[in-house]
Amino acid sequence: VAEHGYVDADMLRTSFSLAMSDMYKAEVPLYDDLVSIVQGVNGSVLQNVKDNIKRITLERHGAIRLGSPHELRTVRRIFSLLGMHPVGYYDLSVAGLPMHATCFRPRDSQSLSKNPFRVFTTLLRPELLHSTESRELALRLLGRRRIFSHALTRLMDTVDSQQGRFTCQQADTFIDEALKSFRWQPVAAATYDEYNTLKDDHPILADIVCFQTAHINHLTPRTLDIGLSQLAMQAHGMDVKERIEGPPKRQCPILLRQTSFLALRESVRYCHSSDQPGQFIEGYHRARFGEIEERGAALTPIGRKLFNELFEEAMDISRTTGQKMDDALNLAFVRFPDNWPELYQQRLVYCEFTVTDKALPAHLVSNKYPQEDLLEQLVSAGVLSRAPITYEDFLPFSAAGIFQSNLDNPSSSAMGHKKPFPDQQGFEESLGCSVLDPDVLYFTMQRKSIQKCMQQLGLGVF
Ligand code: OOG
Ligand code: NI
Repeated sequence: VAEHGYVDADMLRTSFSLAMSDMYKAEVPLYDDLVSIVQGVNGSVLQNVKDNIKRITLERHGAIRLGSPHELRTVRRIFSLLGMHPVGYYDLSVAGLPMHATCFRPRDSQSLSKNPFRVFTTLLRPELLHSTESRELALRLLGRRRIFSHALTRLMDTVDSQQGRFTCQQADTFIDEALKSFRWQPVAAATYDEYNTLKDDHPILADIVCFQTAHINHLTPRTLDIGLSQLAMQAHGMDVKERIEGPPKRQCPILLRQTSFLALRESVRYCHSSDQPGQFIEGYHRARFGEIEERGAALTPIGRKLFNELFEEAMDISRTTGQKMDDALNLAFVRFPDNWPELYQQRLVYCEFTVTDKALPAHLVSNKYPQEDLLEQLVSAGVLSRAPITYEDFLPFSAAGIFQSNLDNPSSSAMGHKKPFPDQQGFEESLGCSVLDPDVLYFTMQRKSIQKCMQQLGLGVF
């Protein structure tokens, strides 16, 4: 487990995600059913033997919603110790939500193959709130709460002084203390009136601001067949969302398809008023839900551009003809190639190469081919095999769809007339560093796999 007495970040991430999964199972029993359903389906999807089933069985993404730059920066410290780094910027204001986000996740193939645990992390943008009363109330409540224990921050300081490495005992304490920040706390950090003021403005605002922790909102297992899993969820009597978000069903899956069951009603005790701390009102809160996802190939900028065009075309078709979005998507996506050779040749998806056990034909040994041609020749000769790189990130459109489908009052907008706009720089200032560009990460994975193959084949440096 530990090298030179220290715990490796990939191991720690796995222990943390398993501990989080156990905690969430106890909090949301339906989650346990969901995981069993997905694992049943994955076990039966036998044609996918090439997938790394160990990785897929462990694979989860979580979602948390934070209120302040300080909370975001502390979460960044926690995740960095687990080998998870901020990747990508997501503007949710386009969907009427006063929030923006990043995804904390491992960044290279090796760590991803061990455990790709990722957490979609949103931050409130108080400046986008339409109501001055809500904004001031939110900032007051956020300024007062402490979602991280002293033991946790002390331990992180110690670990920093050990170059970010943990002893086994420190690792156990870290997991316990860090989990406390994400546990569901049934006693609110706001009065019932305060909660209702914010909730009337927008339910998400109350969810972000009124609790003592950054409770994990959902923990999503990865399915190899989302259609089958959705049927199984319905058969199990779960209140499943009608549509699957994302691209339509295809032979060659791309990006991400997701669906969820509707949010639970959870009991909460609210303080009666700030000057009578001992008195409570029993109420409830509805925010947490179950979600599943099917992941496909990561798209290159060319592929993403085509995807966005077709997605918009589908929305236009659906708007103008009144057709169902799923039918409109099927119509529009006829123009997105659906076989791997074409997807590779048109550079629509990223891929990783590996050397097979087939011998290198003599005519390919000389260096007379330009780089790209040589790769194609090596693949045709069966010397290299090529597989799509899995998409490790999120889709803001789907996120917005999932957010909206889980709100009590989806039509309200806390932003009023405020115009949506992205503010990556503001987000990075809150975070205390810049976010990584997902395209650079995928491109690097592809390039490294090529370099490794060329080295193995003795074909020089690419
Ligand atoms: C996050 C929504 C985004 C996803 O899978 O797209 C997300 C949230 O509800 O806080 O998790
Ligand atoms: Ni999610």
